[in-house]
Amino acid sequence: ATASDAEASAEYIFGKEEAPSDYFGAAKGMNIVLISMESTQNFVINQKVNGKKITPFLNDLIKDSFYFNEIYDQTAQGKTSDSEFMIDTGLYPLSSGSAFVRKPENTYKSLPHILSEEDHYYSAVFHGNDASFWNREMMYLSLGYDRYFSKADYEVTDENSVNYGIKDIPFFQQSIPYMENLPKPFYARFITLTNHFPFLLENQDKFISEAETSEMVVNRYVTTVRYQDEAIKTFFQEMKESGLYENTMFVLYGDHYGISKEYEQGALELLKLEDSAVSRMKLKRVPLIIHVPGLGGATVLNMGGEIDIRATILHLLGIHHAENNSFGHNLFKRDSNHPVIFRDGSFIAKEYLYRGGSCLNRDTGTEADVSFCEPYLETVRKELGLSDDIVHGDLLRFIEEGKRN
Ligand code: GP9
Ligand code: MN
Repeated sequence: ATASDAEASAEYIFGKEEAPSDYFGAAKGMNIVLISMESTQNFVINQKVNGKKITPFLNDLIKDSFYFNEIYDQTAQGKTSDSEFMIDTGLYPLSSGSAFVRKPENTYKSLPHILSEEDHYYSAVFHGNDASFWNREMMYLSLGYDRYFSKADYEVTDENSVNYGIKDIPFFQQSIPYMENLPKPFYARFITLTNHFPFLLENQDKFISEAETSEMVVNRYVTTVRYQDEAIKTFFQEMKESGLYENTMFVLYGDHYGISKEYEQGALELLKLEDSAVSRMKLKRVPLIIHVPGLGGATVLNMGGEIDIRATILHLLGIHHAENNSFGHNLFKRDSNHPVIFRDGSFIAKEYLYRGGSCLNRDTGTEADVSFCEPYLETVRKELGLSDDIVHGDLLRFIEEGKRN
């Protein structure tokens, strides 16, 4: 990979026109709080189990938020770290391993860099597990974070932890004083942990009873999602009490699936869906909720993926993303003819979905001739190839260093 490869990539990803919308700049200058909702799939939203809501708080929140209900999980082996990678860099994850682990020394043009240049934002991450998990300690330096709060910054005891570490309610509670002291405006990401496989929870933390499908994993999952919902509710209350709420834009997203393929049958049972390629593709959706106090809300039906979150945030902040090196599109205007690309080369677009070598009608699942999928597959190969060139060749160093010289 060379400087001219860098120019070719740059032309493709810089060349996009910024689609105008009414929301451009609607959150200009606000603090930004991202909540990475561990293993949260979109099917839990507005879904009941035994007559009880799984996400009562989120269900209310989406009424005055932008709720994007067709956003797909595009992560690969890097799981949570892949979602962070896409949101901060607008690049695709690697096909094997995690870019956080394999490519921490690259030059990136990340969200913290852009926000600091454009509007002097301070950037921080809050995470209750070890600092070194997913090599975050190293990678966050490359991504331009000013501060990383991790396990050592929290009071973690046997009583306040479960499974992967400190439970989400004490995690948010203990984070608030740190957040209050951050320089403003800030960009802060909170990585929740409780809703992580195998979805363990003590009885005292169960706000609903388990589901009754044939898969125990799914049955437990609804209880940990419900706990997470309660934690986010307490977090919003604390934000209001601290006076930070009014001037903050909140971006909540599911980082990736929680129910892996082998347990999906249980999710299909819960949702009373037939087992088909179309249903399985639906399970790949993760919720994306953007709450800007005072702005009202709407359900946005445009399809997209996690890679589009960054462009959408920049749009709301009034920052022109076309100049900012990304494969993402502003979700308020995203063209559904542009495929949502998965790391294994499959995709979903307006009329077709492609998986396991088959081209299918995206709504009915009937098989279509592969020639219908071919134009999209060309885009798929192009984007994944360019993104890989950038990450493997560390190509952004040419562009960023060129600017500095
Ligand atoms: C731990 C959390 C979990 O830090 O990010 O990682 P995952 O297994 O979901 O990638
Ligand atoms: Mn995760």
